[in-house]
Amino acid sequence: MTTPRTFRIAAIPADGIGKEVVAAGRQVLDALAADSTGGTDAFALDWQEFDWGCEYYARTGKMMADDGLDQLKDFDAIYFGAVGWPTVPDDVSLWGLRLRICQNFDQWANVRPVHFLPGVISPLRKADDTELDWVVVRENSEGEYAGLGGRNLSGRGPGGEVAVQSSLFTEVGCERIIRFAFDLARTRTRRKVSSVTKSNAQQYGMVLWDDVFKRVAAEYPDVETESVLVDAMSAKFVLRPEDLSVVVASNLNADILSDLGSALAGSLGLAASANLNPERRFPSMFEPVHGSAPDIAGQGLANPIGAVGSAALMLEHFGLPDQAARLNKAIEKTTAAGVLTRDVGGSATTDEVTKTLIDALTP
Ligand code: GGG
Repeated sequence: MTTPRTFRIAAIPADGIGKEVVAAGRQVLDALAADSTGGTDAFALDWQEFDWGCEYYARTGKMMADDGLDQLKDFDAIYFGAVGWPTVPDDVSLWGLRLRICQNFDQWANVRPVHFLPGVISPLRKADDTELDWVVVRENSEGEYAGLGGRNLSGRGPGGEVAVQSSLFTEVGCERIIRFAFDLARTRTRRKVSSVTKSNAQQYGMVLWDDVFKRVAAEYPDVETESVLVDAMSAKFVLRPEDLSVVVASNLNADILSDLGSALAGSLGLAASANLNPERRFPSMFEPVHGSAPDIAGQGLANPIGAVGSAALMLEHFGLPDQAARLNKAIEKTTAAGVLTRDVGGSATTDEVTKTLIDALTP
């Protein structure tokens, strides 16, 4: 009998449906771990849950503990739900929790696959008879999310205030995410990287990005490339998605494009993501792309598939590709069987989908 590798996971469900989908993801992962004993990729999970988020903010005035990063830094990974609630300004909740973790743990690569699932109807007619599968790589540490700027001159009175919000593009930041995208493209059937900017209008930072893209591309002659403006790429997601494989973009552009991609695949509830610190100096964080969805929170209607797909990305990060593949197969069996939550046209509850996912782990 092989001794299972044990991974310490910090669970941060946070707000709204984040709580429901993290609970669902934990159940599926625990079932997979329990069934993994004996094999060479046997694994066990040691969970610790943190109650940070908007309710914690109501009690303490903070989104996470002051020493929260210190508490998290030795975990093998963070399994995150969603942040945001109407009682807390969105910029306060986002910067106080999710961005605090991403930026301080230098999780500079945010990987967001756009995956079309059997049994889920896409709003794209083309998806019926065309193989579609691409991945958005989001620069996750700088760009439009650098947090540089300020507000001033409120003393001028109503209507007189000014604000400056600067983007930060460093050559190091551009190069590492672009290289990451090329390395990822080399693992895929279609070896292609599409770089997205708005460098006709943003003539400093995004032209630097374009220059770095050309320089790095020269080192990957086996990978096809294209540089596309973000407005044209939005149209391409809808009109020519079969021409995409890896799409790399700045923090804001990739956030918007990946939401578009998930919607085209059928729902934001399906989309998985990994916030990676590729050097492994800090734990990486795995979370569904969707937010806290206050309109359906607490009703058992949330789609757990984005969270379970994120758990599969976590297992890949741990070097357990076969276990990750079992999770992804279970997702496909569940959607193919028509066990779908409301966002994808079904009537199943979160619990029903979770139970079906667990049953589907058994071949
Ligand atoms: N699980 C993802 C999440 O909680 N997102 C909340 C949000 O508002 N994100 C915006 C962003 O990260 O750009």
